[in-house]
Amino acid sequence: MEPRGPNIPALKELSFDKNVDVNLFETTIRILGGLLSCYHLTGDQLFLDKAKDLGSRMMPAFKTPSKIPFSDVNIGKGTAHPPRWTSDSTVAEVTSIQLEFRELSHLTQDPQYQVWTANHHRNIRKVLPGKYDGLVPMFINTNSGQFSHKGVFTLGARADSYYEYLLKQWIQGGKTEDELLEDYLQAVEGVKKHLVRQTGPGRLTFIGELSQNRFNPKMDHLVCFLPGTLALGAHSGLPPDHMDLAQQLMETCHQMYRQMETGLSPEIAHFNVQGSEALIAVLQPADRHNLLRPETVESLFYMYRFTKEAKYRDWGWDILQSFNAFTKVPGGGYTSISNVRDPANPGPRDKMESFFLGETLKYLYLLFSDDEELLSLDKYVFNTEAHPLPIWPSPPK
Ligand code: DMJ
Repeated sequence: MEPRGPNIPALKELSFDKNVDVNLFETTIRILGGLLSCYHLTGDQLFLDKAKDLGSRMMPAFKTPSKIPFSDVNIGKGTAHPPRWTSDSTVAEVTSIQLEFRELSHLTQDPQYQVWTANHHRNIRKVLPGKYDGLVPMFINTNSGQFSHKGVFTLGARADSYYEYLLKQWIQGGKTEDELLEDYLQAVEGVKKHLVRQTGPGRLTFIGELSQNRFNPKMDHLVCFLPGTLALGAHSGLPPDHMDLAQQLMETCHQMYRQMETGLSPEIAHFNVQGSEALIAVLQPADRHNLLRPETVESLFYMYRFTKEAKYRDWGWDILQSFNAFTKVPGGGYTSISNVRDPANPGPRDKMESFFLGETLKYLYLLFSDDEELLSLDKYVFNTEAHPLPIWPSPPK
């Protein structure tokens, strides 16, 4: 693509010099990741300059006693703080910003952005109390650097992308950082040992949660990133049984859509482990919404790229049809809905999350594209907001 030069008016006007608190994780994966991706796809220096400006403004978040970053940072004032109600940060948030900051250092040759990431990872590694066969709790304290709320393990909200970024950093770095690989492999074994179960009647494989050693057959839609991540690992030379699990989980995520009256997955599914009724047994009213999330179509994209099995495209097509039928807004755009079980009244919420455009539609587009080289998975690694970043060349041996 031809570099366009710094003549895009909106970007000239884009200023981060604002007295505003932003969430470190969301701003990193959505905005910093997006700017870095735009820089690579266009070659336009302006995007890198903006990325550098934003990255520098977020650095105060890392000035904590433990170096575990605060969740919120004021990008105008240069101050940072945890959420009002706690001094904890969310594990997924503090461990899913490395792809972006490492890339920023790589591009600018300024180590300050990534210096903390290696230490940070080492800190997370050595926080053994609370880690369980590679699985991590959902919270970490910014003062002590220790996990808090121990004994609760999920691959869903607040932990999901910790696992995703172990693998993706290893891939980004040219598969040279053994600690990352070890932690990822250990985590997959922990998942298999403690969280994988099957439903009674249909033998669907799903990932549940563990709370103080009690298993809960509950799976967030967020967990549907896992088939894609496992498949990416298998494609990158990791054990083939990762792909077997990916295929089984992909079927389950598909069923989470197919078994609902609207053809759209609920935010949270509860699985029937023993009975002979429906596979997805109970849907609590509070779990029945759909936020137009990307994880299932993201995994379908990976599965199709690696296997070329037409069924993955068909499943993605069905999901798109359901989005069109139940979430499309006549005046333009799409909306989250409140009840995936009621096609007559799905309860439009008049709200479209930015990840619908950034991720869901992008992954659907890539799923249906026949161009293998379009953002090749051997050249790019996607951050957790679907922004592609280049895989670095391996250093000579
Ligand atoms: C996105 O912001 C990212 O994919 C994140 O990792 C999880 N939540 C949303 C999409 O569901």
